[in-house]
Amino acid sequence: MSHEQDIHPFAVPTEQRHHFNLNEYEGLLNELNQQVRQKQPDDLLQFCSSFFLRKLENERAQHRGIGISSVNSPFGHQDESMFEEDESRDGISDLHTIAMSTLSGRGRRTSVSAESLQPTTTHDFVKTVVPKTDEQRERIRTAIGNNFLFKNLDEEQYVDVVNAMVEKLVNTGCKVIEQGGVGDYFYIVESGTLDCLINGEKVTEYTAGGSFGELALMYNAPRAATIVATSDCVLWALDRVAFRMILMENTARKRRMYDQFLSEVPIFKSLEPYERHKIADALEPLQFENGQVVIKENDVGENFYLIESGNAIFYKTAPDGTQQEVNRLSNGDYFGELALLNDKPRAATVVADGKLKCVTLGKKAFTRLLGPVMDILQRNSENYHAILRQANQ
Ligand code: 1OR
Ligand code: 1OR
Repeated sequence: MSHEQDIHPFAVPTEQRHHFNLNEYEGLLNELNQQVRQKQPDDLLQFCSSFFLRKLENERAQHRGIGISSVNSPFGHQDESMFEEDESRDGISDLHTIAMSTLSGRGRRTSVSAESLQPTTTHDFVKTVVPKTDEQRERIRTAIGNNFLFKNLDEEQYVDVVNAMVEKLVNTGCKVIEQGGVGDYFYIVESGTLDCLINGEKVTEYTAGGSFGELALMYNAPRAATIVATSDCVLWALDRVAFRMILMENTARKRRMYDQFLSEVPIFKSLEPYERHKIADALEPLQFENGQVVIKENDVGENFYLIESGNAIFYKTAPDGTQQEVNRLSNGDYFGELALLNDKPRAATVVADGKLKCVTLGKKAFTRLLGPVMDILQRNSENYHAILRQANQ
């Protein structure tokens, strides 16, 4: 993917830099000193680094006439009209446009967007290597093995991720992330449970293999939620630079790729944009040629399918053994939910009618991510039974 500007995300153009000013320097150190004493951070270096990064971001934003503190999370309404220019959007996520649409003021979109979602590159930073035992490396392998954000890493990226991770042990009740705070780390859960709260209300929870804390790092935005441990946890934390360098681009690309499609899938209409983004993280594309069997009646069901484009024909075996067409579905429709919902063999055979493009979710992701629409799926599945009863009468 190409980017409009290949610059350090927080760099200030040379001509805009101040001349050296001792008072300013001392003021900065005093402020940092005060914050360190007040917050007493566990990870001193990361805290200091975040402090300076934030100062740098603010300075840049002021040069553009935009206060970073006014950047909200990407959950506002999309309002393209506020942007004056219509420059190339290569490398800029739609999701991010949503984030930027919550900016107050009429900022120049391209400069702001490109910087927020512009990945940190290896040219800009020395890779972090936190020494680890083989046993720790193995535990990281297991913890990230079940997480979709780590699925498409190449060998080097995988090694970089494992090297950069820091083990964090947190006790029950510990606030790992505070809503409104500055983003420093992205977290993966090795063991334990955590609640995610927005304005004090629980919106979701995390268990082993879950991850959180990517939004503030992707969008230079304040933390969108509070994450609190509900049992003692072992977490692996990836600092902001490593996250942006290794994981951000793939994550943003996938969310952008499926954003439009998922927002048009009827059963997902009621979901929050962020819930659809989490589904996008977990989707795997699959393509079938004309006549290819996608699902075979009576097989064990492992996946749920959404049709991205094309048509699927559904057959059931009649008592005389012949295959009878019972249904046809197309773009935006779903299938394969019955076996997963009811823990039963596949109720029909599904065949591609022409080229069929699907995306699938595995059983675990189906249960975890489609929780909010489970009742709709269940209700719809009862319609099949009604149709089946009618057909048998
Ligand atoms: P972060 O860096 O902003 C808090 O720090 C994290 O909570 C956030 O990244 C996400 O990883 C995670 N909305 C926003 N953030 C959420 C949400 C969420 N759920 C988990 N996080 N919503 C709840 C969706 C079930 C949307 C509410 C409108
Ligand atoms: P599954 O996991 O059982 C086959 O795998 C899928 O075909 C099934 O989930 C449904 O998603 C999909 N009866 C049963 N399954 C159907 C039907 C169907 N239509 C689509 N599927 N019909 C009743 C036939 C008497 C047709 C209903 C209009």
